[in-house]
Amino acid sequence: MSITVNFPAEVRDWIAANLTRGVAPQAIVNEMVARNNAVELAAAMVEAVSASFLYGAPLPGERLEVGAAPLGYQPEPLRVPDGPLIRVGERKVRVLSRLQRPAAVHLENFLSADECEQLIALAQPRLDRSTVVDPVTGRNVVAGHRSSHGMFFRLGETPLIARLEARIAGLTGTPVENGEGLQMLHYEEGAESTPHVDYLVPGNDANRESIARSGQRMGTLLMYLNDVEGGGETVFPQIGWGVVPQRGHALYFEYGNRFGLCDPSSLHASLPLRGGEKWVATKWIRMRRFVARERG
Ligand code: PD2
Ligand code: ZN
Repeated sequence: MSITVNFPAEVRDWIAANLTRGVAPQAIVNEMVARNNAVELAAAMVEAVSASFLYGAPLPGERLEVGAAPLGYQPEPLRVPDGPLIRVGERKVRVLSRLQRPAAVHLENFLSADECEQLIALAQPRLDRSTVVDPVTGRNVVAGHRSSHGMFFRLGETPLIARLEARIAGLTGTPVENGEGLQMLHYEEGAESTPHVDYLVPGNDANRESIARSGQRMGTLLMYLNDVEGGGETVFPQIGWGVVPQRGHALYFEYGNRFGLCDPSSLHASLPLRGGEKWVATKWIRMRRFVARERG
């Protein structure tokens, strides 16, 4: 049996701020109990906000159902066509493997060697230290967890970018305009990206506003632009799987379902590079047309 209680926005936001700062859920419950809240109520409130963070779902509203069935991610089949060969425009792309959870497909010749080289040449002079959104302030900061350099292309910035974006749209069955600008990443020896999910967690204003403008991220396409000497695998620690970067290969994984929840098993990382360099192009795909934040 469940009961519905009032969940004041300021209590919810206080819990969210503590979770974002890395305070353990149990410590937040203890603090609420110390402030004369019933333990069941405190636990339900902390659980509801934690679930939003885990599944990238909107924060709970002013009414909370205590005792309701817990949220869970229901996997949906990948939107990519079946079969060993996928035809996208003029290109026949070979499928190396498919995974159920997270829903993923590993592709062989998504890009030609020439396309890989052109992307690298275009990006090289524009590289900057990679940034991420600080979970507390919502600002772009140079992140310790992503020790690569990067840059973004604008949508359709060059004929090559436009052609690749059309190919990505064909593969994923999503409109070109749902894609964020293509991100280029360059890792040098020792560089890595520590475990993270690509969907936006609603813990700061920047993420909440971004989700309101464009919907949640639902999928990521990683395109590997060179062969690496060692390390640099894209790994999924929840399921113990890793993809070795090879020139022209791509990895597409989806994590957003139609209920607006995201799949925590899509947690992934790039292992430290052991020598040489690694080039990757990333396309993040939204539920709706991507509208960038206005600069100001
Ligand atoms: O370069 C990678 O393998 C990698 C790993 C995790 C890239 C990203 N995440 C990303 O661009 O989101
Ligand atoms: Zn990522």
